[in-house]
Amino acid sequence: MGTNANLQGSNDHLTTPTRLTGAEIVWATLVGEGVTQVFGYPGGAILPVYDALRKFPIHHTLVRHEQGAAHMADGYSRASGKVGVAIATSGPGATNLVTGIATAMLDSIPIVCITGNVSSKLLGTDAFQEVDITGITLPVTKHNFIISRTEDIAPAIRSAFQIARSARPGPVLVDITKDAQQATAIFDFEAAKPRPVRQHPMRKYEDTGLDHAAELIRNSKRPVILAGHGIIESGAESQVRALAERAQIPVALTLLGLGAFPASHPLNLGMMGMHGEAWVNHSIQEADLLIACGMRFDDRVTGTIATYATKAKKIHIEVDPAELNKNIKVDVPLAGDLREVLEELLPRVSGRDGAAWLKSIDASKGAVAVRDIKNLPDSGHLYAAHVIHDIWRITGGNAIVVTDVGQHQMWEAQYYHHEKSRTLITSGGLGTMGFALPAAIGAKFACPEKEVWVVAGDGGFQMTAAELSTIVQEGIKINIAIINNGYLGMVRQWQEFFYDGNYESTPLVSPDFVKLAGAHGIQGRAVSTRGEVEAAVDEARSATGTFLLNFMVEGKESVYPMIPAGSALHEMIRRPAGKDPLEE
Ligand SMILES: Cc1cc2nc3c(=O)[nH]c(=O)nc-3n(C[C@H](O)[C@H](O)[C@H](O)COP(=O)(O)OP(=O)(O)OC[C@H]3O[C@@H](n4cnc5c(N)ncnc54)[C@H](O)[C@@H]3O)c2cc1C
Ligand SMILES: Cc1ncc(C[n+]2csc(CCOP(=O)(O)OP(=O)(O)O)c2C)c(N)n1
Ligand SMILES: [Mg+2]
Repeated sequence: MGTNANLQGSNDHLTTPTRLTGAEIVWATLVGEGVTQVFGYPGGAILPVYDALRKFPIHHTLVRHEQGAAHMADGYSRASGKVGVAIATSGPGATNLVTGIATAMLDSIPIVCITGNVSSKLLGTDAFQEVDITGITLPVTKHNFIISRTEDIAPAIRSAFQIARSARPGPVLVDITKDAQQATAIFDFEAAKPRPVRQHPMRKYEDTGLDHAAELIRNSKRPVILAGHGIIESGAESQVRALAERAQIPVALTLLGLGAFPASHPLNLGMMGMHGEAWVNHSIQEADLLIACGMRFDDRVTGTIATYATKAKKIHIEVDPAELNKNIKVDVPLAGDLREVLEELLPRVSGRDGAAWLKSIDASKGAVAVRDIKNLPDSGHLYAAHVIHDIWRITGGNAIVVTDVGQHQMWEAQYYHHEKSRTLITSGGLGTMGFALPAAIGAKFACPEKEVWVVAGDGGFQMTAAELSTIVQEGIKINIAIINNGYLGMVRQWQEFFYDGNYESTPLVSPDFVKLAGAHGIQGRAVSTRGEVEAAVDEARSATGTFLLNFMVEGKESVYPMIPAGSALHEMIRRPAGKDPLEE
């Protein structure tokens, strides 16, 4: 089996058509697409591909569960902007990828997953480890392929990369039968190039739309920019900043937009939505113009639609025409790449005096500027907010922080102030517990020179903790902060607020995480008072290997403010007086 080609050093096969096995074509195509790193787990139906790996200059990271491979590919992509790649075998290997694929789909992350399947003659016979993975992943991929002919492998993988990264990015799966991996075909990288992406017919905005948008901006008294994840995907950070600065418009960010506009910028209001600061949501409710840039009006952002920003005209700039007028009806829909649209809009926008509006927002911040917690006295308790604020302060805000899902995720969003794009990596749309540890491994491979922190809850960390072994096998360094509150905290909070404090199935017994780390050969330390936080964070950062900190925080703390699901954006649950650690 296999050809004699050793394709480690030379790239001749990318320029000269060469006969290769299907398995070799998989790697050769990945090399041609610029891939140097993949995450995966072998098995019978993908074994020819694994057998051929040694011939190619690609590093393969062996994961402990295929969900981890998909999250690593996802974290790699979010940190670098490149396409991440995950590989799995048929049957359970492929189905284990599904949560990771759906996570990437909901947040529009470009990953390519390659799975093996049973030989083409056995397809549809319930053969050993056969599943219809293209059927299963149809709703959670941007596109998928089943390939049973060797000559189709290169065109499918090249198309997969193009689809994954074009327009609105997303995950693509390529399922390849075992016989297609084993047979040979002429590999012609150039000929396998996909046709250029056809523009969606709606992706043509008229000059009138741009003129109308400029006019609305000129005439507005209380405008707000809604800054979303699309800014990062488009690379439109400087254009958004130029718009904000030129017209003196304050900027509210979605969770996935954090970092796209610097936290320290005077026009930055902070995060909007369910756990956004009160003044941010009030500004949106009071606004007379919203300029939505690469965000999709998720229900966590709007609250009840009927009462959402009723006084505001709305401009929506969005690459996916299906998002325009989907959740929120807008006055000026501009379909297209955000950077391109803003480059055309900016020359039409002139300076405006925004002082009165900015002053009134500033006044509404009042005394509860929760970001000023650093000077508050130590009350003897350890609060997650303090821990995260201290990690922000000590890392100078320069780390890549990869969060899991729950209360700690929201505290991270509130207390770690992100200055740059791609420094917060978090599962927003699917809200996938277990995301943080594997996604952080992917981020570290993407940015080996960067400091990477995991911020995970005691619940979510246990979902993918097996990837600690991957860290050790790969010899990489990340810092892990477990925010250990003894609860599935975010669910406990909902039970406190909406289910009469019936804490059914949310108290959580965990292993001793420091010992768990130790069993893997990873150093760690438990921290239970605020006084110890700084030294512990320093110890973790200066350790040569991965270091785990188990922060034993208050169990019954809640994330404030909170807009109950289905309420209006201004109907927030505020921190009850006297219960506020920040007011003690
Ligand atoms: C526990 C929990 C609590 C949460 N609470 C909040 C909260 O309080 N506030 C909050 O904001 N979120 C919150 N979220 C996250 C929320 O669910 C959504 O994931 C998030 O609001 C989506 O942000 P987005 O619209 O910016 O990003 P996405 O969902 O990624 O949407 C990005 C949009 O940009 C478009 N786009 C992509 N590329 C381009 C381009 N080149 N040009 C133009 N457009 C482009 C895409 O088509 C897409 O429509 C929470 C999540 C969890 C798990
Ligand atoms: C895979 C998965 N299962 C269930 C949930 C529902 N859920 C959301 S937050 C949460 C609790 C998370 O607990 P923990 O990881 O300890 O974080 P905390 O909220 O305590 O910070 C749960 C169960 C989810 N988001 N993902
Ligand atoms: Mg918890």
